[in-house]
Amino acid sequence: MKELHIIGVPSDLGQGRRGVDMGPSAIRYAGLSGRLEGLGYHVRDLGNINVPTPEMTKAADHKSLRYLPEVTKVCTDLFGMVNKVVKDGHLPIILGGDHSIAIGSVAAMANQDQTYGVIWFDAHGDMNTEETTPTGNIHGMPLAVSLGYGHPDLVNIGGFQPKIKSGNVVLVGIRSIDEDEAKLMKQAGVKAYTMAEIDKRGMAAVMAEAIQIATDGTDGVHLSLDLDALDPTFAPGVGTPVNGGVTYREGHLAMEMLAASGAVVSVDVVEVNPILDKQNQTAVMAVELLQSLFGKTVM
Ligand code: EXY
Ligand code: MN
Ligand code: MN
Ligand code: MN
Repeated sequence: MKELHIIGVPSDLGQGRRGVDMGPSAIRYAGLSGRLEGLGYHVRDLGNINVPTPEMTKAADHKSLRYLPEVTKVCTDLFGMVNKVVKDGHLPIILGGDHSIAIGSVAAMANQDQTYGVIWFDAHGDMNTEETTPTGNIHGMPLAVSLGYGHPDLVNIGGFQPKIKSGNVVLVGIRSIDEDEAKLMKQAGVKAYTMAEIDKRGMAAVMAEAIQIATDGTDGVHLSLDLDALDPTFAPGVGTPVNGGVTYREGHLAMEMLAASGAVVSVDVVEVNPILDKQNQTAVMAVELLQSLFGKTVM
């Protein structure tokens, strides 16, 4: 059993709603470490990455890449920290903070001798660029950046690009894609399972394929878990909720299948916003999903 190392990234710089910077605290408050130790793991909480406080004016510099310098700094620091955890043979659990932080964590996983696939659990494609973004929010761009599409400051974090190849990248839970973003997803050749496909075929069939794609010819899987993949009934505390999402049990089945695959080597847990939440319900959902991911079973 690998040691689980927790890294908090209290960043709200990739989007415009205050509160997601408190996501790491909310998830810790929901008892993450104790729940994972209860499964027999040795857990170390490494604390938080320092997130710069930008002058509000700076956001104006890059209307289509808000807070670019600060997001670049956070992701560069996260790259270094995750890289060390993995090189030391541990399993990093990265707590957001908005999804822009995955630029740093995916970069670190790509910086290993092994090759990893990516399962991107999300309502959104996160494949906008500065040319296509409708908001300028970098949390709508991390998957594009990881595939090598986007501003050089972000794409070149870690000193190399692209980080991942589209053949081992799968999105699950998709139900909100921008027009130009869809064009890039098609061009890049990433496989996206929409909620319609999950409705028709069931989560079991979709996840079996997703795991197959992400592990085909790779040494494991980086899971990027955006809590807004869940239906807002089960995860109301997120900054960009989209109705018609993954149910409580579908979410757990997906995690249980990943646990059974033994393929997950690192995980992001992002977009938990306690300000928008109801009695920390979304942070509790995140902790419960991680318990299923790390092998909690009822039998
Ligand atoms: N596609 C929209 C944008 O690019 O601004 C919304 C993105 C939401 C991203 C969240 C983290 O998944
Ligand atoms: Mn160690
Ligand atoms: Mn996302
Ligand atoms: Mn999302």
